[in-house]
Amino acid sequence: MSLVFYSNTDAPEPWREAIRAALPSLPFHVWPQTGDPAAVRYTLVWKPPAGWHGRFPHLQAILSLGAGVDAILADPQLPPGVPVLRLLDAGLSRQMAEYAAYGVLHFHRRMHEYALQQRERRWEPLAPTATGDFAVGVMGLGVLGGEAARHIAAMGYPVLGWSRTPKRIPGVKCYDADDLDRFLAHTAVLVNFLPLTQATTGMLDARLFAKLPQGACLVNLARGAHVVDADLVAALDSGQIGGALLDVFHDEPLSRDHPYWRHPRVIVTPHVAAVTLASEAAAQVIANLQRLERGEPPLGAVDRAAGY
Ligand code: NDP
Ligand code: OXD
Repeated sequence: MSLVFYSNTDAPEPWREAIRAALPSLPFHVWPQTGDPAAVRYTLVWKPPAGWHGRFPHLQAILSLGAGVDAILADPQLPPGVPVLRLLDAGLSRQMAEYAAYGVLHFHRRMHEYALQQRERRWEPLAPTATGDFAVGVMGLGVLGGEAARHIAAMGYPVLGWSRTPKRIPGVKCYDADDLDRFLAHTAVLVNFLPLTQATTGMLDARLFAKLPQGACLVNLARGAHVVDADLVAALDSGQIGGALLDVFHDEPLSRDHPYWRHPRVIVTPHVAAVTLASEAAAQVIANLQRLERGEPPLGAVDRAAGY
């Protein structure tokens, strides 16, 4: 039995070393090497092409190199019944919370507006908002969103949270799924931590933006396809959205002619809000491989029907 690693963005070597040290009898192949496809029991992957998993007839588990599994589940030929395991934190929570906190501070301290002033050499102090009056709305209160909400609340911001099922998080006012409008109405900066599913695709659209207070800002560090790009550009142009910090996009890398690059109210980062580090995540992957080898249920199995 063996494992095949597939990623265009993660270096295989630290994974090979860590897995070899813990499971010396498990051959580790890096795509396009696979050894005997019939011997492959596990894959460790980031964004494998559609149909790719079909070549391994005896696959027992698909291990994701990321927390989000939308790219894996989008494959219409994904072998049925094979568990898909995602990363649970594994070093990502802290990075995501830092990135979200950066976005909150940026917009709260009106850096997006001072950046515009600087272009025009304009010296114009703007009215400050007390930290306690600048509400941060966190969409998605799972492993990563929940930790970011706690982190931002500890910075003194009022934090509102929204999730599919009700949550209780100290310091966070949690709204249920059917209370989206009330959640949005009080949000000065919206931070998106939702997984990309059928239910959440395209939900950051003109209708949703119109429910935010005028000039509210957006931090999107979840997935690009949550956003209807044309609606966001229109909302930025009209002033309904004051600024956007965007880490994720429909197509990555973002095409050179995309309007986001040159929009004066948009900051683009290249999908780096949280980067999977083998030094922090390999222990979790190894623990799951060991569980599988012992016939125990693995951790982080996603609900393929729900999409996360
Ligand atoms: P989780 O699955 O732990 O949490 C998802 C949260 O979203 C849960 O609170 C869930 O609700 C909620 N949710 C899901 N569907 C809906 C819905 N239809 N309506 C309302 N709430 C919903 O995911 P993680 O926190 O681990 O990860 C979140 C996402 O972050 C990933 O899917 C990935 O896309 C993104 N990500 C981005 C990175 C980057 O570098 N930019 C790095 C890592 C992850 P409930 O609790 O009720 O199930
Ligand atoms: C992830 C990501 O899902 O990097 O982990 O986006």
